[in-house]
Amino acid sequence: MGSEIREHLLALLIEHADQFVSGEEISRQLGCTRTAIWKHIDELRKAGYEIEARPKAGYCLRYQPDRIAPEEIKALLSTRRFGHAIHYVESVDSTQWLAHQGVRSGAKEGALFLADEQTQGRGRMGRKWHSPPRSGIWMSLLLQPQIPLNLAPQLTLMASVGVTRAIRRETGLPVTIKWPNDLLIDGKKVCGILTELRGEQDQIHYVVLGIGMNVNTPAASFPEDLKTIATSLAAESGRTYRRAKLIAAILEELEHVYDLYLTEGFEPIRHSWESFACMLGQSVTAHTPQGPRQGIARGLHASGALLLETDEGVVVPVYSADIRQV
Ligand code: BTX
Repeated sequence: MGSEIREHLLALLIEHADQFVSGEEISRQLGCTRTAIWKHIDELRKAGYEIEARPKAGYCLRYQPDRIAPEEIKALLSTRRFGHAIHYVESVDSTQWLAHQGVRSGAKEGALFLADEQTQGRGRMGRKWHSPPRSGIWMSLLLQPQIPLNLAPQLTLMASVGVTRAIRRETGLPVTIKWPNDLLIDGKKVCGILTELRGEQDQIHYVVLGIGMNVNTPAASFPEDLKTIATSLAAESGRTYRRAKLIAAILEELEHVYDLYLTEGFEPIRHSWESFACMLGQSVTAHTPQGPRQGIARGLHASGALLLETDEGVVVPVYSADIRQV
């Protein structure tokens, strides 16, 4: 109950940031006493918020720390389902693990699992994902789509479209997608997406969509092996971003693109994906499990495969590979 009131109070202060809201108005909207408000203001201050209090004028939010606790995100969220249940922890091995656990405890579609730090963040194919404290977004979203198992790769592509839109909308940075789902700025990876699914026969039980984004990470603080291949939104723009605002935007864009996918199918997603793709029309090498293949990246097949035009002029689908420009 207390945390619900605090969420409302924070939402109200954020809505009127840099303006005073009277104690009377707050107690009317929240249905609690002035003493209770004071107690919650005190809690928020301890969490790092600067809230000015003036007799007669009321309370005014002057500074918000870059927190990603549920109340921060919910105050900014306008989705119908995504992010309505948020499970936040300060540190975890992987938010993917949190989400799989969450399903066992009854979590539903749209539930969000996130952490300020991951100690064993995962990439695809057993790779590691560097997830230092408080500088990025490390989140996993639970989906339960009623689609056949063989269409699952489309979900990853759909997600990369949603996240690209969110970053472009919030930062104006020219993010592009490298097949299948690396998000790049100027050739460096700013965000990775990992889809893990549980299903059997032809049925998907659920999908955990993992999103890792470098937000305020200073360029110099990346480990040596990532310095030349990774970047962050802050390193590219020279300013920092509020992660809660970005998360709210990601959830909104993902819900939008997911609903579009469920009602109209993959075609509109395919078009958006191609409009954001960075290597189409270029010569690339696809490092597939069967060995390297060279060709020109031509577009996206409905299955989610990358269409590669070989030197012989034949267009072949590539289902699993790391793509490099030649
Ligand atoms: P990926 O396999 O495409 O990328 C992993 C590769 O990317 C690594 O081998 C390394 O070269 C590089 N890399 C590692 N960390 C970073 C980083 N912070 N920024 C840029 N490049 C990096 C991509 O896998 C999928 C990543 C998903 C991460 C999310 S975070 C929330 C969720 N929880 C979790 O454990 N994983 C997902």
